[in-house]
Amino acid sequence: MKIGITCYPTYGGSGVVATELGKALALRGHQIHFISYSLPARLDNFAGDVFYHEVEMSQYPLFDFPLYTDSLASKMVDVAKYHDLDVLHVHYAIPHATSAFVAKQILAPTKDIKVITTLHGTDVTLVGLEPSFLPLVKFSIEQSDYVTSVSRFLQMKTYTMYNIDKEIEVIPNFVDTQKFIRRKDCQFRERIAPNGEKIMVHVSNFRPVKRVPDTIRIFDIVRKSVPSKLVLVGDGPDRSESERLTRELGISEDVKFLGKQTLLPEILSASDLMLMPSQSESFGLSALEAMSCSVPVVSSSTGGLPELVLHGETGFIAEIGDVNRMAKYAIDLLSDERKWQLFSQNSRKRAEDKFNVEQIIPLYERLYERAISETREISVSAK
Ligand code: GMT
Repeated sequence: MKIGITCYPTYGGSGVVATELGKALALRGHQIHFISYSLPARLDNFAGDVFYHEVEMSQYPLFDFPLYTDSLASKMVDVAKYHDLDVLHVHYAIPHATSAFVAKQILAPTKDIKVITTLHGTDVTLVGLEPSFLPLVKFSIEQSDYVTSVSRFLQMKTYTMYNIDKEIEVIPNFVDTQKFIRRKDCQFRERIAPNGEKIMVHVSNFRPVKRVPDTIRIFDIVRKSVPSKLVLVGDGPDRSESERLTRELGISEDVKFLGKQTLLPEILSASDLMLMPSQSESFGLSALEAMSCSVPVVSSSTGGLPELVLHGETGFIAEIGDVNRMAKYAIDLLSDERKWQLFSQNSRKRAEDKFNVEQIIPLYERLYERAISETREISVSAK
């Protein structure tokens, strides 16, 4: 099949899922065309039947604001037409589903391209609810040929918040369990924790919704009972505030802000516990990647996290903001080696059994096949 994929190319979870999906599909013999404003972060170092089409933005004095939705729609039309795409699969509804709708209408006289929209989280639970976006988001979701969401939580939220009259299929996020596998003899561990301290890790885009200061407060409690270090991966608006809090608490020596990193499996392999105290999380891809590296997770009980983190088996969940309880759970796990081993094995097993790339990609393939089988024949004269 020939699939066009549009996503945000930066470090957000939706871009990661879209890119990993495209790469996995290419390895299974499909032709993949990424359409975005910059090369998706995880697409470098990959060679296969994968093309990248950059959306060109025209600068004109009259345009006070960039017209990305329009430029993206035009690029979609161009790529769909000249590369004969079967499907446009857009990740994150705003504005991608809108651009895809426009592209579909432009192409309609000559080509019945199918549009699939995958909802990831804040496109539905936060940004999409703003009054200036809501009607357009609802319309664009309903106009998609098929809609998927990454968790049952997000599916239900979309139905209730937007009163959507359309079937939403849940296709959970996935992980390459061969790539995200715990490595032994990790040098990174020795550098971060030379005296055998435990390592806690947090991976996010440091937006307020991730509650990074809670992560630091949890760590501050844990380190008083368990000799430990905290490693923070990623960057974003709350990084400076988080660094300031670390200085204020006098724990800078034990907290490493690594910024954006690409060698996540190495970092996760060195870690004993992931902390994810988010305010809102439709799935929690970073938690899944940690679990695949045999790292248990202590998280908040928000959104789709309980669908991933099994309380008392692969980690623990607690109310949003309950840093004392999360710290208690972390101390419990980090100071009981047998329990940690069991949770670590359970985490790996859950990633392998339920969220393995090999199991999830065929679900998308079947969806594409279903959509393509419904393609309307367009007579030659119409072309
Ligand atoms: O919050 C992020 O990390 C970015 C955001 C995105 O769309 O790029 O992530 C959302 O999609 C991820 C991939 O499906 C999910 O794992 C995240 O849970 C979700 N984030 C939120 O719901 C806050």
